[in-house]
Amino acid sequence: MSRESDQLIIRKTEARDGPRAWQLVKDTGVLDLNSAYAYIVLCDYFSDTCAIAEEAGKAVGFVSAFRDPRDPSVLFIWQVAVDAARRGEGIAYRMIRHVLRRASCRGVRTIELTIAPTNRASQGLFRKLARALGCDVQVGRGYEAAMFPGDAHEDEDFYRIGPLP
Ligand code: 9YT
Repeated sequence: MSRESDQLIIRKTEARDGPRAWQLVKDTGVLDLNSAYAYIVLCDYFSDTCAIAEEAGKAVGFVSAFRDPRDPSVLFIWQVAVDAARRGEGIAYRMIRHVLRRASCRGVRTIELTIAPTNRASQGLFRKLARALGCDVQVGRGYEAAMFPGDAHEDEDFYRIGPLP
């Protein structure tokens, strides 16, 4: 847990954070909203690699991530959501750095994620992170729009950031 001067607390998630994570993702209006159950399971079983930011008991940010079971040197960052009123304060960046500093991320050498081409905020965030870590960013084709049911989903570009120091 890290307590910042403005009383923003960033910590590992717990199962009870699931519904608040669900609400934060829903409120972004741009991320893919999964079931409340999915967030409860993520916050519980993947707490070592997920983070929640809260202030005065209110959740203002959520990051979900997990180590790739096929290659644990890879941390896949699934979703990053920050309360609209709190954007631009670096909360997303701080949550990710918090996750990376944990003992549970020892041995992580590469970060992978996908971002929709229109999600400029997330692209900026990960480019800033790569610069701060002194890492390269490779961008390639991720999950194509055609993979998603219906025609309501954009392509997801694939980002690889590494090697981490
Ligand atoms: C890093 C991030 O937030 N990616 C989003 C992936 C996907 N569009 C989703 O789950 O919302």
